[in-house]
Amino acid sequence: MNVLDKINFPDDLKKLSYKELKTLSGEIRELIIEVVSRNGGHLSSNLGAVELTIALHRVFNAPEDKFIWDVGHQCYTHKILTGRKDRIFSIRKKGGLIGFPDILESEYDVLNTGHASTSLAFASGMAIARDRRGESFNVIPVIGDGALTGGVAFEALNNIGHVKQKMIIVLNDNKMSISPNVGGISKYLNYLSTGRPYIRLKEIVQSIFNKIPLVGKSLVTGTRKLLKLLRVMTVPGSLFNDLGVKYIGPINGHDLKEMIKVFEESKKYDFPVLLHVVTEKGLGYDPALENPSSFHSSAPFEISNGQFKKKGTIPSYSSVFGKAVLDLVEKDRSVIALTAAMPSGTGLDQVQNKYPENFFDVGIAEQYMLDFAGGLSLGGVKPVVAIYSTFLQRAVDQIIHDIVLMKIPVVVGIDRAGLVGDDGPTHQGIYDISILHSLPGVVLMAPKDENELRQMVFSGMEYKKPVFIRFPKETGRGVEIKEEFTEIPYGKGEVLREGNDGVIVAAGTLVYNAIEAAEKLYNEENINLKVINIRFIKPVDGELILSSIGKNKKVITIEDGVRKGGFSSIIRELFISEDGGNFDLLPLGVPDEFIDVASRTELLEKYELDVDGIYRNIKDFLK
Ligand SMILES: Cc1ncc(C[n+]2csc(CCOP(=O)(O)OP(=O)(O)O)c2C)c(N)n1
Repeated sequence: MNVLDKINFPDDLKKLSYKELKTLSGEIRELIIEVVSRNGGHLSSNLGAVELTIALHRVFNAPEDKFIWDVGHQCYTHKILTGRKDRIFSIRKKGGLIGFPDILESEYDVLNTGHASTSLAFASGMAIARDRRGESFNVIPVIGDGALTGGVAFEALNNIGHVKQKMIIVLNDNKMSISPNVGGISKYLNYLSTGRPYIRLKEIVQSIFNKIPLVGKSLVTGTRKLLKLLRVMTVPGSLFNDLGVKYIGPINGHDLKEMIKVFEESKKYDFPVLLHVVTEKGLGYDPALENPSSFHSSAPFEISNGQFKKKGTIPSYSSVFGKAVLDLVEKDRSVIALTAAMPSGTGLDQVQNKYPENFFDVGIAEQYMLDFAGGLSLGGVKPVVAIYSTFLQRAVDQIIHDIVLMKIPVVVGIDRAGLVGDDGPTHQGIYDISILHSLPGVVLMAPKDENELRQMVFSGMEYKKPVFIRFPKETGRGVEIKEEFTEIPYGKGEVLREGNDGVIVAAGTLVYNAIEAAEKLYNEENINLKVINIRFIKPVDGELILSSIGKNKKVITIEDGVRKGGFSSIIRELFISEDGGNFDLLPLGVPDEFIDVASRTELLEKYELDVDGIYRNIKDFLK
């Protein structure tokens, strides 16, 4: 019988010997590899955190003690150990477990996460609340070295060290964000994790004792013991110590014995401590160990050779975006590409590899990135930012107050805009239209295909305004991508199909679903609809739309985002202000609810944005 067979809840761990715990780590690794090879998921981070999670659950008592997993993508072992082992193969699938902690899924999940760097802030609030209510549970945020680069983590540390509430911060340092971690914090952690500060301390203490005549030498032996104690008690990690958070480390994050000992000890402190645990991302599966970035958020793969299963030749929108920026850099070295810890996800690694001096990865620092871009632009160079729609939410005030208000020219590629498969509610890109379109002077575009995306990146630079281009997480349609850049006429939509029974105004890649649905309506129902690819969500081509409305004034809007405050609202307002509201509108888009886990195809189907859904809705609407 496997050890894992006996384990369903954290209490089951408490009876195991170290040997059994070690065996259990291996079995959990195998299970995670199997699950992710089938479903896709965050392989490398999970493999690196197996022993750490086992040790935490062995020492602490969840759910009374609160583990707060930062980002939350490393939670698979936690889910396996907290009553969800039998459902682990459903992870990231429709109706299955979410790939991140979820308070509705389990009492062991304290906080929904998905976006980085929030754990310390929540932990500080919970610790204060605990103390005010006279309770005594442990609050244990687990934060990665990547997530520690996010500003809100430091905002939290600033207050945690000041207020000094009891809290056990576990810093899971694997030297990696999705790609290798960057910046000063990362260098500092590297320095700490080598044990250099401790060695330096040892040298200093020994040299002092050696200078004491006669007794000095004999003190050296006693000193060894003292130094061992010092290692746990003192100076290294002065940045954290100076902030008021006691640093302990480095601790080997794959040595269960060492971790269990230190975790036990950490319970004794009645002030905030930070345990610096060093782990290896991808440990236990060679392809992930060798290439932790590719297996960070992995597609399904073949276990025997680590080959990803889905392979096609059509490039993704991200890679078309990255290539367009690369070509712009090639033409004009004042173009600077920026990402917040997502060089490969955004396709900007193409610039990073060829023109590293034209590229900045700023860490998980979306707010900083937008202001940095503003500064670059004011300084006279041409920033192009790539950011996922969901993470753009972090930088809304920077966009409004720091960029748009001053009309600073910055081009922002909003990747993963629209419904996003597999990751669930935290990673949807459905709010950017409603956030951005209310801002005066903003340019917001959505390409219908990959060639249009390329031309929009170029055009965006030419407009010399705050420009946002939203595109989905998808491979392209396989259309010809024109090497030569052509400027898209500013603010102009295009008619892709003529018809006079009503008009579909669609934004983004769903334009093609609109055309297909219109063809089907024509062939099967004899309904003849005009289809407009709006291209500019803002400024919207009101002239084209108003002149297309026809005599029965039926308008259908299609958008890959929330309807509330979204593209349909823009069109509704246009008609109210220009035409006295004399029209019928069918707004197709995402309703007012959070999104469950499912693939993008399933989500488009659920929200009736696939061809059949659009067809059915329009047929009913025009009846
Ligand atoms: C605000 C925000 N920006 C970007 C991301 C994308 N992201 C997910 S995990 C990750 C790296 C996290 O690194 P680390 O905290 O060290 O955890 P590891 O995966 O190395 O265990 C990034 C950048 C995110 N989740 N949230």
